[in-house]
Amino acid sequence: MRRAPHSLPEAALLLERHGVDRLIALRFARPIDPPRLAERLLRQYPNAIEFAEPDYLLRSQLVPNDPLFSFQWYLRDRNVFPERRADLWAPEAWDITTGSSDVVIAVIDTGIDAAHPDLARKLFVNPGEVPNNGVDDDGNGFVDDVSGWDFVRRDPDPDDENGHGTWMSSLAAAETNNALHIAGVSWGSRILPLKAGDERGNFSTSTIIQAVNYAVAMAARGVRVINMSFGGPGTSVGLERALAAANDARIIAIAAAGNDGQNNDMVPQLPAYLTTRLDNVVAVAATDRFNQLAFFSNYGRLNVDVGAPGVGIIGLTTRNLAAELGRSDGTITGNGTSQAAALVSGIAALISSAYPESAPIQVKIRLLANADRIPELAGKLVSGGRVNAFRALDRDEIAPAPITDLRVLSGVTPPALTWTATGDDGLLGQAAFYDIRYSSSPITASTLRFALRVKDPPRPQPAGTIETWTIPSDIPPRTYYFLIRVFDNAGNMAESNQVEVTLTP
Ligand SMILES: [Ca+2]
Ligand SMILES: [Ca+2]
Ligand SMILES: [Ca+2]
Ligand SMILES: [Ca+2]
Repeated sequence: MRRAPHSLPEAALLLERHGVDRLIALRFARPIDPPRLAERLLRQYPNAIEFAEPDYLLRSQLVPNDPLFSFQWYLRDRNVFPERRADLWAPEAWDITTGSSDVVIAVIDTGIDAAHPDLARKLFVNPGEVPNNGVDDDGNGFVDDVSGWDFVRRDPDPDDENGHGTWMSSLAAAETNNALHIAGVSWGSRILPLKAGDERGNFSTSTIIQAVNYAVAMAARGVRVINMSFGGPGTSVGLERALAAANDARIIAIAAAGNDGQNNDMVPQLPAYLTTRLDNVVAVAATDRFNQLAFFSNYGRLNVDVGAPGVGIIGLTTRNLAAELGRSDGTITGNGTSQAAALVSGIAALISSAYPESAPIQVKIRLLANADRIPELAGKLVSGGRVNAFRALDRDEIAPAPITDLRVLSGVTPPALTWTATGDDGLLGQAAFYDIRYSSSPITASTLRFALRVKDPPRPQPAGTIETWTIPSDIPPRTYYFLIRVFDNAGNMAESNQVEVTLTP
């Protein structure tokens, strides 16, 4: 048996004997192919180099044992260089949290195959309800609502006659690390299936509103996320009001942008357009394995927030449908902004698990501000990027410093505002978002929600930079009070002073 070295020189001798002291790390300014370069160096200098090898970048990564995980490129793509990754960085995120069982994801969809072996243990169970006794034990207006509700057939069994709801539920929160089928994004979170779509996958807004209201009533039981993987052209005040109530109940709602290949800034898409009106709605586009917008995905610089993988997405379907398709493993693969939204719902659940005090606006900002910016997505999405679950979980408790010098820039027409940019942390770094509000009377904490929101605010520049911003010409002339809220990438917020501006025709 060898004894441990007693002295520094002895240790140095050990290193020398093993040749560790002769190791040299090389760094390259440009991207290289490490294994090929190592091989070439060895061939070129056989007498000068004992061995050459890539300097592997390692980090702890929770990789689940689900057999189909290797096909889930959207969680972790192992077949590309790191800088080309188009997945949502799930294993890195799982090192921070795998999701809390206190967080419930309400999946408003076509229901769920509740006995599916990779989902059965993931269902929310209403602790206030005694099953099958014909009594509304918790007095919420629904008899025997133990694990969700069927708003189509008005019964306590949200059975999935289509397959879509089971698929979306599995992407957000399939049972994971159970050596079966797939991994879900938020392993720990539970699923509340709210059936609002029929066997053909048709949803009506009235049914959706009932499902949203149910989710709001269940906020006290842990509902923090609503998934809305459906859409169509239109607007709805009713659904806007239901989702505004969800915002007050601290629930974030993730909406699919739609699969028409269209610009949602031109044609409002329901419910995705509500992102421009509510702090808790996020509209999600679909991206592919190359970080490109999927050809079918809707987009919109103002109306669609962020991209997420939505092409070639393997998930679970009902056991009935799998049998029809001849897929004995119960899986299905396909494309859509539906899938992209469901994955983002899983990430929102991870954020709510790690930061339970987060308001919906903070969850939304985490999703948008930490997206990997992709040149091809710039100008097409609010964030200009694809969601990154790991970065979205950034621990940051330091808010930007308040803006104290907001004022009207003198001597310019059209009128403009100017202020000094604060930072990510106080006066350091770069903040993530400005939310510019205006109102005909001074804005207070209680009237902020009624203050109008500037549609297309500028992005913050590094701390200390003088910002100037021209007031948009489509704001009707009168006297206004302007206020800027500045957010960092974790949703920490500071306000500016208010400035009075009179706009003339
Ligand atoms: Ca009940
Ligand atoms: Ca009952
Ligand atoms: Ca599984
Ligand atoms: Ca900060």
